[in-house]
Amino acid sequence: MRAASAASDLKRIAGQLLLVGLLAACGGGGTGTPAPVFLQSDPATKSVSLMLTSSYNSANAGFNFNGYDSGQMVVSVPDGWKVTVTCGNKGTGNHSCAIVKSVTDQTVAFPGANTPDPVHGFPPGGTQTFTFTAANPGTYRITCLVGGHDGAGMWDTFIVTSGGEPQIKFG
Ligand SMILES: [Cu+2]
Repeated sequence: MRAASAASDLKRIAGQLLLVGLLAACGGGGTGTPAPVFLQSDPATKSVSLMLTSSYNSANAGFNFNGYDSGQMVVSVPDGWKVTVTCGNKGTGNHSCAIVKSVTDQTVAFPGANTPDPVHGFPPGGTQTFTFTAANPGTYRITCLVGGHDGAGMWDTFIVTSGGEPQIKFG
């Protein structure tokens, strides 16, 4: 009976190892991990809540929002909808969030569409919020106005659509 017992022990241990392996795979941020929700919308009040976290991860040396840089994240909001942005900072230096018209703009595209003092930004660990109303359908830029950051790729795309539903896309 000893041989049979050893075999069954082996089987049990193998099963446990497999389970540990699966748990490790799930915890490692693999494809099984659900994507975080960066955009939530409420059609009843025509309002959108957008989370923008600076230096979300190490992508592009931390010069990213939500892990995306150089226009790879595209947020679309219909004309007239209210947008509340929660701008976080998980980096090692100051960052800010603003919506501007084009690459060289230091002024915001919509009244109130920036964190306070966006050129100096705010320190790591902080969170700042702002609210604005999307207007003038067209393509805009989510950017960090701290010197040199936009140029390093710390920007994404913001589109005001003339209708439809809010959307967020990556690629
Ligand atoms: Cu920055």
